Amino acid sequence: SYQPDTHLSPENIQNVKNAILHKLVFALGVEPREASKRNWLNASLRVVRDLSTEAWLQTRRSQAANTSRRVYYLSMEFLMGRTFSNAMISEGVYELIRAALDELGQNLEDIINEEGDPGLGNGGLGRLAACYMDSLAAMKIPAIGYGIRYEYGMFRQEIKNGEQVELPDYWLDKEFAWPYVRSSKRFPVRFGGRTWLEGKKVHWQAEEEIIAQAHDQLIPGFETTATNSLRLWSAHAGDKVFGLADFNRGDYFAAMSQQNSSENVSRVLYPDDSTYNGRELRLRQEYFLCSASIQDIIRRHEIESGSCINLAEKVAIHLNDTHPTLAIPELMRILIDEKGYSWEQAWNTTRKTFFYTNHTLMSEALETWPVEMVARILPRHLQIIFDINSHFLQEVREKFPNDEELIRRVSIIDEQGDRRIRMAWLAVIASSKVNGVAKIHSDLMVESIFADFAKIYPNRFTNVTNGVTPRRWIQIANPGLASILDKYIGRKWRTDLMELNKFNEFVDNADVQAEIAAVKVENKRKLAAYIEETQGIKLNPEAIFDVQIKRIHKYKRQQLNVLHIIAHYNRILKNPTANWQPRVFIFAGKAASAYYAAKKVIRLINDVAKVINNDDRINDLIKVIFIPNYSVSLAQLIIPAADLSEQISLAGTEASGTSNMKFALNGALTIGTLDGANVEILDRVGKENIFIFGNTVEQVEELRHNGYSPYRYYEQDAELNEAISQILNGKFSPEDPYRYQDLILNSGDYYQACADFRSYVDTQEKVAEYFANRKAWIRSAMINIANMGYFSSDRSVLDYAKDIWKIEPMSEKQLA
Ligand code: 26Q
Repeated sequence: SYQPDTHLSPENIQNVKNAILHKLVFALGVEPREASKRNWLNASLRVVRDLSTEAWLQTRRSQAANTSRRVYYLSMEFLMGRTFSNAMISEGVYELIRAALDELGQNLEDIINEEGDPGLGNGGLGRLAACYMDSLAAMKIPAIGYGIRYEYGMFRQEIKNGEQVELPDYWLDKEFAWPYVRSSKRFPVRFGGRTWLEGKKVHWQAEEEIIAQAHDQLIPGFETTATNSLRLWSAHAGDKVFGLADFNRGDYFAAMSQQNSSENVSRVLYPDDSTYNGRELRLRQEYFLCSASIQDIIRRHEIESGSCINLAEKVAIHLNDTHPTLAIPELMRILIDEKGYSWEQAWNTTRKTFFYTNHTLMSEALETWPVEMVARILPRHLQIIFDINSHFLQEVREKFPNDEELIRRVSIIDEQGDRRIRMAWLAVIASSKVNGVAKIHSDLMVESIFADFAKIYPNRFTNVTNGVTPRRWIQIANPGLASILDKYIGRKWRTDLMELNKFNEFVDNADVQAEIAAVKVENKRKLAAYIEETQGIKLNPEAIFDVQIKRIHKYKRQQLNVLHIIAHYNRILKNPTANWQPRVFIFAGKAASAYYAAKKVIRLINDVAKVINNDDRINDLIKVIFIPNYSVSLAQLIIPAADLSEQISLAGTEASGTSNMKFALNGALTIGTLDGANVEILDRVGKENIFIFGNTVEQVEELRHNGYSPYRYYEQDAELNEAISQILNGKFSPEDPYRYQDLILNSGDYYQACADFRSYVDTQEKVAEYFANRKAWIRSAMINIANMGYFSSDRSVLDYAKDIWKIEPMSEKQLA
């Protein structure tokens, strides 16, 4: 037995050493002298997991006894990042493990970097789910996350000849000692077949059945007993798919290959972010998650409450976007077909149980499924969706008589062309609350896509601004900053980020300014070392580190960033002896594998990098870096090293953004549009401490309304003209001069990069001037840090608990 970090006594360290050695030998079967770094990692992870497991069992006992309501967070994506550091800080044993490993001849940092980084998500939405899991536990809110344990996560990205190449990410090849496989938690999930009526009861004879197997990860709350779980499902063939007919014919191999196809359901994450991809396997994945999770939720509720009747009082089910919306008809189906509820009873329960978060307004990202496909794969669910729709339309007809246009617009079934189910409509109709993820996004949501529904259900729509966890995004990612904060404002910020306000007192203190500046440079050196090691490019740590890291998408406008880089390059060439501020432009991010234009932008960045980085005339004043295979762990390295955070989406397109919060929290200044959470960051840091540029949502709409054309800007702005001409004329792709013919102008510039170019470039010039005044810059960085408390995901989940789910956090006393 051992005590947390505060007790770094020799006995304590010795006990931890013994525990690690015991795991190494008896859990892994490895002798210390032959142990690899990965073995040391897994042995240490097991030791920390034991601590979390005790707390977990304790939490389960007290929740079963005390819980008023639990939230179930359903998400097709959880981008958890590495577990080891997080687990150690939660259990308060970071320094103890460091000391023990040290005595065992192992360096903690090396061991931490041995861990894989499961890419079970695309980007913002998946990482948000992970921050929320961390915060729910820290805030003692009873919660279980449900997702899919994809065998292959987000593809691994390599850059070959400047182009993105996708490689499979078989993350399970590296043993991962954190999860528990729960062999007893297995649920059948059925597909296809037919339905018929017997009296009043509907029967569904499915054609195929597969098994969902639970894998649990403990989610330790920071310095509390409260420990939640994340349950991920993997798909397996049950004996029922062993096609009896095949066996009888003795066709063993045909039967086995069918087994293989059942397991396809959890094979791979769809790598599309923000563009909807309506493939049948994706629909099966979504149903697989929903069916297994709803069965498990009902099973647990029946154990804890004896029956199903008070389900809505005890259960809140949260839908992370529409991806898990089939949970709605699945709950209806089980209540009606299996528990014998009437339609009204089932609907009342369902309506009180569900909550839905919208993450995008862009129409190409809204999920719709062909009625024909759902009929084939989920015939019973299709009937239930039709029934929900007809009850709903009845209600609308009563409220708004004689408005068939309205009926057509709000119907769950889009009748234009092939009939399609609008999943967002279903989610809105069946949920108690629907929220957007930043103020501006939630406002636009009720003015645009859900305007009709806001009229029908005025109280249903609300906002919860996203947040990020300060444990991972300050304490783990930026230990230098964490210790400065500890020194000046105490250590409470970890679970009450509004404490950062106290740092405002120090923004004019020259000593503290110097400490903050020193930590920033140290973080920049660390990133520079990584880049030198992986790409052989040396960076100047005194340069402005100007960073845009996120999925590559036209609406995020990486092209606009590139246009500025080229314009800046041209300026230096025209006036090489002026007093230029050295800059490093850093990019990272993946493009969906079928997204042609986004992949081309990656190539453009790399082509531009090649020309500029090798141009001796600019004397290292500019470097352009593309860091391949962006991930949570790379974000943890890059963000603390940034001076400037690029948040340059077209106003009205980025629902919130969350890296914008991470950057500002780590003392980067933002250059950004009035979009997503940038607007709220501006409110808090003040306009002197952020660089806002570009058109507003209203101006964007007006331009669209008047028939936007990029040519006007191209013709009138000499610098823009030069930059675009150079791209189009092959300056950056001399071996293939037409490579970028179809980019920018010829594609119509839907996201209005040309319209914002002038204001962006002028604002970038202000950035450079301001950076030259290093004291003022650091002071602004400190004001950013001090005023970012609001953007803690602890605040977000407490908002959800109070205003949406109606759940009281547990007390330490209840947990004891
Ligand atoms: C849908 C259907 C089929 C295949 C894939 C998808 C799919 C997958 C992922 C659609 C969208 C996503 C991801 C969306 C996403 O990450 N949205 C981001 O969510 C963040 C958290 O709220 C916001 O901060 C970002 O602004 C938003 O872009």
